Amino acid sequence: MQASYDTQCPFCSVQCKMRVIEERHPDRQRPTYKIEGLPNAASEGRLCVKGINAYQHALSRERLLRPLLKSGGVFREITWEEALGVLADRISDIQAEHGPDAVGVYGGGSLTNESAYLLGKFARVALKTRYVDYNGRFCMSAAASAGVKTFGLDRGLTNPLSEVMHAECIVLAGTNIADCQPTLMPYFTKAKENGACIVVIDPRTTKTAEMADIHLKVKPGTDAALANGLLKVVVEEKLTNPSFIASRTSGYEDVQSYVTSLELTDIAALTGVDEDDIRRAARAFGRAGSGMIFTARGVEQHRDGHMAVRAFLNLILATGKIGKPGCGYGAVTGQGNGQGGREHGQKADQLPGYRLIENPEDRAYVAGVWGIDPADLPGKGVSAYEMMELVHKRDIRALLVMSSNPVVSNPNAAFVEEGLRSLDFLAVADMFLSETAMMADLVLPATAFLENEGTLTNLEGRVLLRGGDRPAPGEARHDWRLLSDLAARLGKGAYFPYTSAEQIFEELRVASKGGAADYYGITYERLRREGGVYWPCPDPEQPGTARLFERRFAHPDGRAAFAVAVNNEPGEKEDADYPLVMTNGRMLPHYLTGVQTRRSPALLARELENVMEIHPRTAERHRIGDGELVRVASRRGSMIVRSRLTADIREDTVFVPMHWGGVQNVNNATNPLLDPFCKMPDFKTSAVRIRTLNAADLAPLEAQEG
Ligand SMILES: Nc1nc2c(c(=O)[nH]1)N[C@H]1C(S)=C(S)[C@@H](COP(=O)(O)OP(=O)(O)OC[C@H]3O[C@@H](n4cnc5c(=O)[nH]c(N)nc54)[C@H](O)[C@@H]3O)O[C@H]1N2
Ligand SMILES: Nc1nc2c(c(=O)[nH]1)N[C@H]1C(S)=C(S)[C@@H](COP(=O)(O)OP(=O)(O)OC[C@H]3O[C@@H](n4cnc5c(=O)[nH]c(N)nc54)[C@H](O)[C@@H]3O)O[C@H]1N2
Ligand code: SF4
Ligand SMILES: [Mo]
Repeated sequence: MQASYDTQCPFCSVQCKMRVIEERHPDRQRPTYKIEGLPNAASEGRLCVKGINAYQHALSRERLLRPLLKSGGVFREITWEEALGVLADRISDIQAEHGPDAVGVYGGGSLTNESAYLLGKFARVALKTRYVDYNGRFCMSAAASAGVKTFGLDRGLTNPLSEVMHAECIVLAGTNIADCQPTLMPYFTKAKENGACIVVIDPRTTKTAEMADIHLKVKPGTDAALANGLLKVVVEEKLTNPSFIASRTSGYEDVQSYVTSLELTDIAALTGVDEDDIRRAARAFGRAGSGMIFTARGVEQHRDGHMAVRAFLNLILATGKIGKPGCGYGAVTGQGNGQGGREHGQKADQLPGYRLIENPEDRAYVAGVWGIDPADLPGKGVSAYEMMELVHKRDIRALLVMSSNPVVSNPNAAFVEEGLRSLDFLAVADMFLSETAMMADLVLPATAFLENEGTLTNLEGRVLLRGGDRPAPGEARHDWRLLSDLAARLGKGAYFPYTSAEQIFEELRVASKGGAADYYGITYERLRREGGVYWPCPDPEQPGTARLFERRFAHPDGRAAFAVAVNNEPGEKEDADYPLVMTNGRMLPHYLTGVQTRRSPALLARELENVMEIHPRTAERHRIGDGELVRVASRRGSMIVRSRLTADIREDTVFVPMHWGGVQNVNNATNPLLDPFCKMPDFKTSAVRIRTLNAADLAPLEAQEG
């Protein structure tokens, strides 16, 4: 017996389409599975190792099947009736005693557009709390806010992926596409075959950097200075585009005088990149007839992530490389719905369609769609990590976490854990008992990609409809349905009457209409027929907008805005006590905090435990061999990882992936210093010291395991 399900990979922002074919055999206990990539415009039918094995976690025996309530420290299964009753009662009690803002909601970029939209509506309409935010703060906030300030609009890629191969020069800054969006690699290799010059900016020689013609092995946390150095050379060698600058931008003079006042030798010393290499890269980009710049978390997860991105955008504007074929900017979006998840209102300051909650017209419009009085909409709340600070202060007393594992993914994890423990009530909707779910009072079983139909918006701004026909296991329930059911228990059922994801999308279309991220012209029927539609798409008769900014930018004056990005030191510098810089990021087989990929045997087998990449000469200085257990400590905390010696990394830097919790969690040590513009934490520069573990260190761990 065979069943086949057309769906999309649950992991990264490419959103590769796939078919999962399930075959039941009369003579075998368990079905077998075959995975096929399905043709689509982004991945062109390709899948990476994570996509191919994604069915494994979705079908894992560890899936949560029924709600779990903790009493006396032990979970027991309860019915949904009971679970919704407990949750509604606790919310009502806590709000009656401490006010509506005592309850917070924390979402994620894996949620479908429908669920993300509903989470925002649920917070504002059912709970009337100002405290809603999501994990995208740690992901897209620096690039998104830089796009808004520079162009007047934030959409991951300003032009379609298909144009990448026609770019003559491509700068990949702090983005490791080979491991993080593997199915996009052919676009870049084709560009290279077509003669493009590829510049990679990364402290490590990643698989992405292996393809580079010029690799700038930057010291973590100094990208703004490096981008300024590139622009300085472009300006001084007259490689700018004066007519573009004059007709389409504002603010160039200040930037020009700032970068010309800088000395390239100072920049080389700060960034650890050779002056000649800076010159070569600047000339390659400046002289190319077309070119694109991509940034990702390597540039963005710093205390100056917003300004570091703007420094790269200055380079695009000064050379006029945007709004035409093979030219543009790409903020390489991370999560499956990292793009749509930031458009429809799960951010503290935002309403659907990129409307703003503090703008009276925007409030009036969305309140009209929701059938409420604008005066009843709360004001803006605070960012994700700041919510954790309020939890710590006990201003927020109860929290509903949906599709995130904050105790592992927030910086300064011990502080966050302490806060979550002090909550009066923690509810977590997840497919698994994640590290955060383990701490909860109530756990609600969610559905997985195979079971959950809905739309997601990929890194290009292309809206896609994901199929989800496989029946959910046990009593797992869609996130949107949980929110609707809970709203009904809170007496707000009239505002949440949905029986399908499509009904929610129909409302989202109207709520986003006229906003910057306008989905009004997109319908499920169209998505089925066309495979995907780019936003903005204000009209069902319009094709959607593939290339942005061809004639004007989205600011009222139609111009893009330059901004001076000063040369910054890293957020935390090495010293005698903490002599190395630790940065962090991803490995190919695992996804984020690893809750899903560690439950996929084929993926777990590829990387079983957390590691620290270290240069052999640095390891020798610290008397550390290959494959040893090492404690990596910052001023905030420490983790235990296995050393991996590699000459691919800078000598002053170590790299630790983010896919493990508990004693292996890199975020025990990271820095919660926030970027003032976007509240992105300074994840990627912590001063650390390292030492091998001794018997005394290991004893308590062994006792724990025993
Ligand atoms: N396999 C896999 N793929 C993923 C994910 C995953 O967890 N696993 N997560 C998805 C998500 S949500 C996201 S946000 C994206 C992230 O995608 P990326 O941002 O590409 O991933 P990272 O590994 O965090 O960082 C990219 C690179 O930045 C480098 N780097 C570190 N510090 C600096 C610095 O100061 N400056 C510069 N220029 N580079 C630096 C690192 O060495 C690393 O190679 O990936 C998505 N895809
Ligand atoms: N040190 C360091 N820390 C980082 C980063 C870094 O580079 N370095 N990167 C940051 C970035 S870019 C990101 S995006 C964050 C991500 O960090 P998290 O938000 O913690 O992301 P996940 O690990 O994907 O957690 C998602 C959880 O939701 C569950 N889940 C998945 N799909 C669904 C669904 O549809 N519904 C429900 N209810 N649950 C679901 C999963 O099982 C999992 O437990 O981490 C950030 N933290
Ligand atoms: S992880 Fe990303 S690149 Fe790999 S199959 Fe999934 S969506 Fe595609
Ligand atoms: Mo992310």
